[in-house]
Parts: sequence; structure tokens; C-alpha cells
Amino acid sequence: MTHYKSNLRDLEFNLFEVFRRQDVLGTGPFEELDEDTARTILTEVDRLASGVVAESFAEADRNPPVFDAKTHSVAMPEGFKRSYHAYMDAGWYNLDLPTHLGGIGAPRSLVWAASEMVLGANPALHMYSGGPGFASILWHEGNDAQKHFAELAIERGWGATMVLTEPDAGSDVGAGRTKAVRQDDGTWHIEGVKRFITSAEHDMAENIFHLVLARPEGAKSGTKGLSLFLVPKFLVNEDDSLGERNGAHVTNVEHKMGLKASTTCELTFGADHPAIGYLVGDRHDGIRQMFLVIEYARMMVGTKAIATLSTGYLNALAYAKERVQGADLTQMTDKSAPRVTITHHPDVRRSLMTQKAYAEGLRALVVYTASQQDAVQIAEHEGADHSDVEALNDLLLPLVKGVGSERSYALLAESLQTLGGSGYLQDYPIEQYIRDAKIDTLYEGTTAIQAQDLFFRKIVRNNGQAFGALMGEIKEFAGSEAGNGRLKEERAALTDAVADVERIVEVMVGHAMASAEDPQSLYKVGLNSTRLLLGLGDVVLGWLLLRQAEVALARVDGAGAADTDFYTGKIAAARFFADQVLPKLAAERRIAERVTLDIMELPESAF
Ligand code: ST9
Ligand code: FAD
Repeated sequence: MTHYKSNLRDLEFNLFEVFRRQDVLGTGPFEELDEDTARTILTEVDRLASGVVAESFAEADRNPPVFDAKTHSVAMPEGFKRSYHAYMDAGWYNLDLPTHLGGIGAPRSLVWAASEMVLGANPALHMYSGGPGFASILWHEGNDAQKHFAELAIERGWGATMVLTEPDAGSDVGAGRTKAVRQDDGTWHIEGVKRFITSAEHDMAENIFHLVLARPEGAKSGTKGLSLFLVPKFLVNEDDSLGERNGAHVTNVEHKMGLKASTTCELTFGADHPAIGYLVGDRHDGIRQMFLVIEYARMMVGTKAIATLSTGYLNALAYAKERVQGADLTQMTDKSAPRVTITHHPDVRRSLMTQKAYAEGLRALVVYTASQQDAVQIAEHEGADHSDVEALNDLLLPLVKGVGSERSYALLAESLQTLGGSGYLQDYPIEQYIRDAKIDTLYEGTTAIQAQDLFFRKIVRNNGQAFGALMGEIKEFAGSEAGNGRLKEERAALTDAVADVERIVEVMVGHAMASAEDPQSLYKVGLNSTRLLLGLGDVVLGWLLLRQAEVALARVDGAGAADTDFYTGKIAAARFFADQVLPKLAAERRIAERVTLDIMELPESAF
């Protein structure tokens, strides 16, 4: 048995009972894939993830990759390599590749459901396996030669990286100084140092290609002056054989708090000999092109965090069912009362249910968001307009990434707490989960960046259309009679929470508009933006949990024993969330309404 505890039942519940993915499977772009096949794929990925993929999770943490500065190379732990090759050999990285690139072209809902299990079992492995996905974006954006390169990369399992960050350009990507110098033969020489680059060196693939943001000489400042370059580790000869070693070398690998199996590299371009780059698609459009990767990676990071919370919760639950400690609270004065398992203690139940509600609510958020991506795939296939569904997906992405990572990290502390002192030991996986999951609030845009993205780009710039449509849908649900009137109070709590979050947005829009006259008013928006991110997240989770409860209520009567427990748990989680989490939005609203500039006016020295 490995550390990883998947929740295939809940994934299938979301896919087939709540979001009815069988209605799109077997049709349109997914004609070749029916529900049975989808279920078989999930079972197979679960088997791999819980088995060989998870096997090296702890080992690679204790014996991380070894960097050799002389040769600029990295030796990966043997166990990790075994897991990686077993996963790649099984071919499931193919799931979301388009069919014309040899992939399955599955709906994104199925892709992310399968990915959850790999990310929960061994997140670093999922990242190393991203090469074919990167290649498909290169194929989409590239010129003919780059399309051919992308096909080779998929065929030969090359690794890939996304290269934005520099020592002085983290959140502020536009501050990047890495430069690109055009050569007479049409290629470019890249010069500069990038840092924190995931998977930039390892010994699991014959080649690695970097997608690098660099500034052509003379180009304007900021993100819009950046272009995207393909910079392979090894150049490729005319006959497709590997050629010369390119001048892009890993010059350091960081020592980190967690996720140690994932190499985080300093990548130096053009120090000793030129780093040859090829302008992607022969056009200077770097930040837009890179955001095609970033959007995917943000979804990945959120799903990784949520997957980790889920296995954290299930490990905590298993422990709590076995651990005997103390007497039942009602017998606390009877010193000879029988000792009970800790699941009998109210505080443990409160904690377990908080973990369950968030883990399952966040999973629903991933599958719901991915279902919007299915709709985009379908519309693209039909040549139909998909701006509305695209905007909804855009609105949900900072929630998946920002809310998913923040809530998961915080609640993994609850999972550890459930094990008492044992949770602190490396005998159990939770301390590693916490260390490995912290990165999720940081990379692919910190939480502050997600919060600003949500408000300025996804709400204000979209004129509130996607936000308004989503709130409208939630209000309609909350006001309906579905659930046989058995979720009345919970629906009322949801109605109140929607009003609270709408008011927070209204307050923020007011401050944003006032900034035209009084620029400092914008600080008030910044002071509330993470509040909005997390608050909107809770509203959407509350809604999705209640939707799940509605389905469960309709199915629980007459269900078999296992399903009865499953559905009963669903209803309980939704009720718990509505009773115990949603009312907190009223306090957040009051805080948002009363925001002042006090802390902005405070001298730095007073902090
Ligand atoms: C990192 C890696 O942290 C972590 C681990 C990765 C591991 C590998 C993962 C494997 C994934 C596999 C991927 C394969 C793919 C598979 C495919 C499968 C088929 N949405 O607001 P402005 C664009 S990497 C879309 O003025 P500023 C847009 O073009 C490091 N586009 O920004 C816009 O122009 P326009 C991650 C967006 O003030 C332009 O940017 N680092 C969005 O100049 C300018 O926008 C970060 O994430 C968006 N949401 O710059 C940086 N936003 O407006 C975080 C912007 O005309 N910092 N664009 O449309 C930020 O995001 C900043 O807000 C900023 C600000 C840099 C964008
Ligand atoms: P800073 O931008 O300096 O932020 C510091 C703090 O200030 C944060 O709390 C941030 O939220 C806050 N802050 C900054 N600006 C603002 C603002 N405008 N408003 C409000 N708050 C703000 N990058 C890549 O290009 N490719 C990779 O593969 C990659 N992998 C990574 C792997 C790891 C393990 C790590 C640690 C990083 C990785 N990164 C990668 C870089 C990562 O994306 C950046 O670390 C991240 O974008 C934050 O940048 P920074 O670390 O410079 O922090």
C-alpha cells in the first residue's frame, strides 16, 4: 500500500451524476470516447497512481535529485525514474493531446479527473510528464519547422519547461531583462539568467525544450515587449537526430522546503557559447502565447493542491477511525468509561467534516471548471462562438488556483492535527503533503496575483458579465424548490452569501471608480482583493456542494449500503458548509465595507 488515497467514487460522482459528462462523451469532438471507456481509463489511472506512481513519493523527498555543477546535470532518484517511466509507458499523458498529434483528445473534465490522481500520488512526476502538452501548444503556435519539432518531442518523450522568472522579475514578469539578439540566419541568441525553472534539468528524457520569454533588442518595456522563444537543450539536425548541445545550462538547483523531487533550476543562457532560440510562430506575441501555457499550469497547480488535501483528509480519516483515545464526552466524568476512537470526539468530527467539505467542494470546482473547458472544446469543434463559456472559465481559473491552494494548504494542517503528534512524524505522509503543497500558493502567480486577476481582469474588464451570469445561476438555484424542500435553510444561507459577495464586489468597484478622482482609493481595492477571492470561492463551493446534495437526496433512498453512506455524507457536507462556513461571509462583507487607508498611511517603520 502506498501513501496515496484516491477518491475515485467522488470523481465519478462529479463527472457522471452531477455534471453529466456522459451527455458529451460519444458526441462531437469526443465521438470516439464513451462513458464506459472513460470509466475504464479512470480506474486504470487510479491503479497506476495509487501503485507505481505513488511508490517513490517519500523516497524522492528523502533522497532528492543530485545536481552536478561541473556537468550541469541532474541525477534523479532511481525509484522516481521507475515511477516516471511506468507512467509515461502507460501513455496516459496522451489523454488531452489532440488526435492529430496521436492523442486521445479527451474532454478536459476527464483529463483533470485523471490528473487529480497523478497529482495527488506524485505531483512532481506529473510536472515532468508535461512535455507532450507543452509540445501541443508549440505545435498550435509554431511555424512549420516548430510544428515538426513538436511532433518529434511528443514521439520521443522530450521534457519541457516554461521560462519566465528572473531574480528581479517574479510576479512582475514584465521586468524581465533576458535579451534576444537576432542573427543573420533568422535565429536568435538568448542572453540572461532565469531562475526557479521547474524540470529544466533531469536524466529522464533525451532532450528538454525550454519555452523562454525574452526581450528582443530594442523592444518595448513591460510584458508586451517580450517574445517567446523555443530553446532546446540539444539542437536537432536536419535528419531529426540530436545535434549540438545548446548554450542553455542549468547553473544551480534550489534546496527547497518541499516538492523536492521537482528540480527548481537556475537556467543560464549564452554564458559560454550561444543559446540559440527560435521565435515561436515567427511573431512577437510572447506574453499571449505564454499565457496559453500559464492557464493550463494554473489549473494544474490548483488541482495538485486539491488532490493533496483530498489524500490528506482520507489519511486523517483512516487514522481517526483506528486511533483510540479518551472517553466519549458524555462520559467524561466517569474515569473508568470505555475509551473510544477519536471519531467520537465532537472537535475531531468538526475538523474532519471541514476537511471533507472543502476537499469535495474544491474537487467539484475543478470538474465544474473543466466542464466549461469541455464546452469550449465542443464549440471550437463546431466553429461556434464560445466567448461566454470562455469568460466563465477565465473567471473560475483564479478560484481553482488561488482558492484551491490557499484552502488546501490551511486545511492540510487540520489533517495533520487529526493524527496528533504522529502527524508530525515522517511515518505518515501528511507532513510531506504540507511541505509539498505550500508551493501552490506561490508559483503560477501568487494568491495576491490571482486575486487581482480575478477582480481587474475577470470581473471589471469583462464588465461583470461572467460574474453576473454565475451569480444569477447560483441565485436561481438557491431560490428554487429542488431538493424536496429539504435544503431550505441551506439555500437561504446561500442566498445571503451571494448577496454578501455581490456587495463586496460593489464596494470594490466603487473604490475602483473613485480612483479616477482619488488615486489612493485603489489601495482599498487592493486591501479587499484576497477577501473577494476567498469569499467568492466559498460561495461557489457552497453552491456546488448543495448541487451535489440535491443529487444525493434524489438517490439516497433505496441505494445500496456503500452508496447510502456516500450520499448521506454528501448531504451532510453541504449542510455543514452552509451552516458553518457561509455565514462568515457576512463578517467579510462588513470588513470590506469599512476598509480604510489606515495601514497604507502607516509609516513603514511602524510595522
Ligand atoms: C511557474 C511554473 O510558476 C510553476 C510550475 C510549472 C510546472 C510545469 C507545468 C506543466 C504544465 C503543463 C503545461 C502544458 C500545457 C498542456 C496543454 C494541453 C493540450 N489570462 O494585465 P497585464 C496576458 S511559471 C490570459 O497588462 P502586466 C495577456 O496577453 C511563472 N492572459 O499584465 C495580456 O494582454 P491583454 C508563473 C493574461 O501588468 C498581457 O498578459 N508566473 C492574463 O503586463 C498583459 O496583461 C506568473 O504566473 C490572464 N489571466 O503583467 C506571473 N493575465 O491585456 C504572475 C495577463 O492585451 N504574474 N495576460 O490581453 C502575473 O500574472 C501578472 O499579473 C502579470 C502582470 C505578469 C500578467
Ligand atoms: P515576488 O513577486 O517578489 O512576491 C513577493 C510577495 O509580494 C508575494 O507575497 C506576492 O504576492 C507579493 N506581491 C508581489 N507583487 C505584488 C503586487 N503587485 N500586488 C500585491 N502583492 C504583490 N517560474 C518560471 O518561470 N518557471 C517555472 O517553472 C517556475 N517554477 C517554480 C518552482 C518553484 C519551486 C518556485 C519557488 C518558483 C517557481 N517559479 C517558476 C517562479 C514563481 O512563479 C515565482 O516565484 C512567483 O511568480 C512569485 O515571484 P517571486 O518569487 O519573485 O515573488
